[in-house]
Amino acid sequence: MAENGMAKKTRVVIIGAGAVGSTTAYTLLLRNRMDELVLIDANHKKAVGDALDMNHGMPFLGGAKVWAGTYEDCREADVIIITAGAAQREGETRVDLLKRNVAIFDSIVTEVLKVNSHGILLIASNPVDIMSYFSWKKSQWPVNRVIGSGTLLDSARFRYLIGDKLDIDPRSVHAHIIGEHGDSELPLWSLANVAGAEVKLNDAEREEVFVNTRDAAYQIISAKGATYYAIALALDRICTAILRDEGAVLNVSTLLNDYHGVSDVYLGVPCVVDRSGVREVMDIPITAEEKELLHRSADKLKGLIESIQ
Ligand code: 6V0
Repeated sequence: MAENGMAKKTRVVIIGAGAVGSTTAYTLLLRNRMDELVLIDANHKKAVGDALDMNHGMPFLGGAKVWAGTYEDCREADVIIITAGAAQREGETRVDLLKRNVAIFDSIVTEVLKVNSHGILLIASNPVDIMSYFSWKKSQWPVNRVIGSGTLLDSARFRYLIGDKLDIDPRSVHAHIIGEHGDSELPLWSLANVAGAEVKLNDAEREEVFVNTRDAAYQIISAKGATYYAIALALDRICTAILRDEGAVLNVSTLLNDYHGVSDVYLGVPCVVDRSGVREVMDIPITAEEKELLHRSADKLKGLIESIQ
């Protein structure tokens, strides 16, 4: 309840109104997820334009109030989604890009912390596992309240591609990608199923499905420069699990603590997500081979974290 006795309005703030941020805003609006939606961008004009454009759709939608705001608007935010980031410059290494994005996050998280100590940070900017780890360290918030989008998008791609091969609705395919959101991610074929039955694909088909999952972003970026529709739906899914206190199991990025022997790194794994954020990391059975790949993914990210420290 707010002080005036009215139910408190739910507010989502999106920092970074680029392709991912604005598509996420539009997705949240279409699905009527919150009362207030604020867009913040270093390019304030872009955020103003997006807010105007979305408000003009309200006669068709009703619902949320949208505006282009400032960090002060984070004060009342329940969920703060960060999709801001720098794009890679010609000749720039991934580590250089990483350093620039860490600098951007340093200033964003500092601004958020000045006004908000209760919300949930939902990170999408890449490399998402490292940005999430950095945001958690910087904020010193409880780990459950700093969440990365992790391998939720990758798992959706995986489920879609398996479903496509089997001619089964992807919502009926249960399958997980875990680890880094990136090149070292791994498929959990040992747990993949349709109605409890093993996925009937041979080794070559499995390899094809996984490679197309892992490399999906490269394919889309080479075709149209950026990916934003499916990640917007994934962010909407996480945001909704939080705002509606769902207890949904989603492959988000969280800090691992002796997870199959992996600690002190953010990686995508199945987590229970509710109003508290990541309520619990699911203890899932994985094979020795999958465990080995998970360790490799963790080692890669730890190396990158060391390179920027
Ligand atoms: P974009 O369209 O270039 O948008 C980035 C936005 O960030 C721009 O509008 C910038 O003005 C803004 N920005 C930059 N610096 C700041 C700052 N300091 N404060 C506020 N705003 C700032 O990029 P796009 O939207 O395509 O991608 C955003 C990020 O999402 C990138 O890091 C992508 O790699 C990442 N993605 C993550 C995915 C995932 O699964 N987690 C999926 C797709 C993209």
